[in-house]
Amino acid sequence: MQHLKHSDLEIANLIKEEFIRQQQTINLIASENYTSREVMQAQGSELTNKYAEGYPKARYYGGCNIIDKIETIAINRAKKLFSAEHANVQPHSGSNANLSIYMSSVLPGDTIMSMALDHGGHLTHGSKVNFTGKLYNFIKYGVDRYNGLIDYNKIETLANKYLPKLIIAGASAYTRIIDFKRFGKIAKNINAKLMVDMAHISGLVAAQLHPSPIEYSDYISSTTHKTLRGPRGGIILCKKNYKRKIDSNVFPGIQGGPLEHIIAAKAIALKEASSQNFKIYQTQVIKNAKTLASSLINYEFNLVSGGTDNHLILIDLRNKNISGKEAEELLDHVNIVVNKNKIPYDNTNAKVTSGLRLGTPSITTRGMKSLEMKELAKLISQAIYYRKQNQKLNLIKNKALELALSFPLNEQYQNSYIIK
Ligand code: DSN
Repeated sequence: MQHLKHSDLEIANLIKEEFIRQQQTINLIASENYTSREVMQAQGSELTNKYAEGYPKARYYGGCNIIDKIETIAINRAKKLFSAEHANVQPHSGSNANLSIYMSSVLPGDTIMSMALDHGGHLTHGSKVNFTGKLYNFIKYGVDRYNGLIDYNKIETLANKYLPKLIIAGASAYTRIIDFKRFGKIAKNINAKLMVDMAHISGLVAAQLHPSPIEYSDYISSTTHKTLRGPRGGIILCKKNYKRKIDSNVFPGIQGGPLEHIIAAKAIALKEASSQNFKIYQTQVIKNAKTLASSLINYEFNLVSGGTDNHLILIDLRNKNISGKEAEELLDHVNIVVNKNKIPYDNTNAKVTSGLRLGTPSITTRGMKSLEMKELAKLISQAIYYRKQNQKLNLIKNKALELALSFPLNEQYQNSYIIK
């Protein structure tokens, strides 16, 4: 990234430091990615100066003629990429996208069914510490204790018993293909609406490497910055008949002025995601995750569900006698960035956890392939094994640094996965 002259050196230097941190570390956080230069440039453009409350051709401010064209392009690209009848590209985040869907489909106090957070769900799917858990009555489903897979029969039984008005499919730590068709059937049987939060897998869906939920769901939410590799933000896709409700619940329901610089960046990312290069990229994301998973298994790591079908891996650390918190800090120390994560039926709390969540979107954008996945599994295993030996840890840190620097971020802007 080019670093411009700043008068605010305090912040400018911190931005530079963050760039260096990203350059020197191996990022295995499953929900992060590196955007293209074009996506970043749109976010730092003059579009940030404009108020545009409302929607194209129906704004509350003058001077929106160009903004209208940009937002219309973003909407059309989202519709085309995901074969959706309607798209709203204004949600500032996945959380806002989800709230807008709840406000469009249920009333406070109504029953919603979703995946439990410690089984792979998400805060905004009804966690007690989140507004969703306070506003709605959530019934939770989870994964099987022994195979780590979503138990669809149990979901059906729960749905028939509690008759939720809305069922949510989608997760932030689930490693297998989600059967949206089955979810659609369960919802239809009880006259419930189906919402799919595909934030983690939207890039895989765009590349047609994970079945699309579009045919079976009433509403879809996604962030745009995970596997989709766009700017930080959210989108909603829905059937035409929900358009009015969804649009009015995003604005003026929960948001004010849309972030048009981010919407322009979303449009660019959506175009990138429709390319053949993006499909090649996502194919490698999954291949890398599978290679990393099997290599970790070779080092006697236990993986929830035994492996992966997508971009992420959930390690059950209990046989390694280390908590998620300790492992996260240890790996951070050797330039490998991960996040601690609860595993299904975890006895520890969210600040400690018994697991680690790893993902391959970022390292694949940097150009890493099978060889590097095997090396990474070795480094992770060695770091945990030698966690009390500083000299060994220094050697591991140097190897991780060397690996990171041999796949520099600058080149990522020119590599074959990014459209020019
Ligand atoms: N915090 C995101 C993740 O890491 O999965 C979800 O919002």
